[in-house]
Parts: sequence; C-alpha cells; structure tokens
Amino acid sequence: MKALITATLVGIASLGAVSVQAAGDHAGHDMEMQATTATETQLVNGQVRKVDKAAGKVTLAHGPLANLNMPAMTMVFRVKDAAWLDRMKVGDKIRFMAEQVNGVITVVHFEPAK
Ligand SMILES: [Cu+2]
Repeated sequence: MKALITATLVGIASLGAVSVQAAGDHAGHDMEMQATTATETQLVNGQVRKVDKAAGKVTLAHGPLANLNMPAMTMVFRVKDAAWLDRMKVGDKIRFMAEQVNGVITVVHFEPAK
C-alpha cells in the first residue's frame, strides 16, 4: 500500500487591474455629415495653356482634382470630345472634370468659365 500524498498547491493570484470605464460621456449629437458622392459632377477650374487638335489633347493648368487625387498642376489631358478643342483657346479659363478613361486622364466634361 502506498500512501500518495499529493499536495497540489495551485496558487493563482490573478489580480487584474480593474479599469473603470466612463462610458457615459460621449457626445453623440456632434457628428458631422459629409456628403461625398463620387459620381457627383465636381467641376474644377482650369486654364488652357496649349491646344493640340491633331492629337486631341489640351494642356491645362488645373486646380486640385479630388477624384484623381491630384494636386494643382499643369498637364496634358485627352479630351472626350475633340470638338471641345475648337472651343478652347490658349488663355481661356474653363471649368472641367477629368477622369481616368482606359488609363488615360481625360477631360470628360467641359464648359467655358464665365
Ligand atoms: Cu494634373
């Protein structure tokens, strides 16, 4: 006969830090509603720097293009409708919208600025 005395002392001292959460202090009425609709027509100011009718392109100094994540700069655009190039002269101020069309940044909407 064997007397097995198993003295198992499991000392678990788990003293977790008690965190008091103050959950009743949120201001739910202070939310701002931002209407950001990507499909909305957002016209950008531009100024014609060069018109290349043969290539169907126009060089524009343009303001920030939010939809293309592009800051203001001067660059060459394709135009969706080549007829618009007849209505653009160097120095003209225009309002336009540009989008990537098959990887090419293209003016997809154009109107003369008043
Ligand atoms: Cu640009």
